[in-house]
Amino acid sequence: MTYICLMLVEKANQIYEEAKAAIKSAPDSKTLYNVKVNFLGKQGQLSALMREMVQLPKEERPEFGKLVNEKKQNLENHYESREQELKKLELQQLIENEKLDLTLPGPDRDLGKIHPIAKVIDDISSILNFLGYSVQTGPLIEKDWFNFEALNIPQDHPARDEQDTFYIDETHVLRTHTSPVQIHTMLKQSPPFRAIAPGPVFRCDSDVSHSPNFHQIEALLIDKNVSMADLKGTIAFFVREFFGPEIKTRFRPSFFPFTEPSAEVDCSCPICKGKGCRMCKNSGWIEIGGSGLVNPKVLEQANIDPKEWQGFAFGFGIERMAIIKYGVPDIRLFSDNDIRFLSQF
Ligand code: 2NM
Repeated sequence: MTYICLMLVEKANQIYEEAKAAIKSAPDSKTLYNVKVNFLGKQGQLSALMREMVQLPKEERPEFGKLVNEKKQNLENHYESREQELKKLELQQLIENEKLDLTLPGPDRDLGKIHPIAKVIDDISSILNFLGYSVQTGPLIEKDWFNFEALNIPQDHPARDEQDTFYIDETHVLRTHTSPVQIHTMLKQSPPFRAIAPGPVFRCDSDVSHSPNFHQIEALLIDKNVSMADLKGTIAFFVREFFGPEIKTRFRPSFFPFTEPSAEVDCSCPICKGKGCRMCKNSGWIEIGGSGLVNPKVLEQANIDPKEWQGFAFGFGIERMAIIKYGVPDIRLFSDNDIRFLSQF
């Protein structure tokens, strides 16, 4: 064997051992592929060695070519088995890393809550639904006939004053109470019936206890032989249901254009149970709304014959009910939308 042939065989062995070690220790398929390119590729070390064969005498070339091809085949076998090994390993790792634990709790969510005003409307509505009252709604912008005239509030009545009423134009206002809904109801339904009208109302007025928009709920019952006793029994039942069984009701004579007779409604203070506190200004009693027997003039305006039918009506301010029930110090808290306040209800 020529010296140059011995040198090339020595080099072939060296490359072979180096490649075998690199294949064996490749930590992942990407590194393994690079090893393959480096040793077995067209530009790789074994191909370069093959090209060096031109230096050999012709008779030594077949033997040397055979030797290099055998080593190449051998390395390819090593490569394939290492490739299988790594693929298996990498799949296992992938499965391990992407494993989902379906028993883990889901991400925390901030749950919304019912606004205290909506809650009080819901609570009052469900008590009165139980007594047979259906919920009615109406437009927030009313013809002034529905807001005033039909309710026996004459042109020169102080409630009509520009200071209290938001005028849209000459004949339309933002409703100042929910009573116009009751006029719509009387014109739509035929007696006997019971209806409640909850919703927003608007007055040009703003301080600690007054907001330019607030909420009311009114109840109206039209039937035969309706008396103040029916009104009082209904309100007393309602107050016990809403504030608690120990809370008492009392009536004080009053005046409203749309009812005759009229009465202001007080209840014993739910905060101090009648002993006297800041909420009830030490009187033990607290005003919650107005009431009365529907004025025959109002029934006539709504095409109901007052000789055949009578009715009673009462109304509460929702914010006021919430303030009394929950001891809220400032009406503006209901519309500030501070989550620390709202989440307490
Ligand atoms: C109140 C107090 C007293 C009332 C009267 C009517 C109607 F339309 F029937 F005449 N609806 N609501 C009424 C009566 C409302 O709220 C303080």
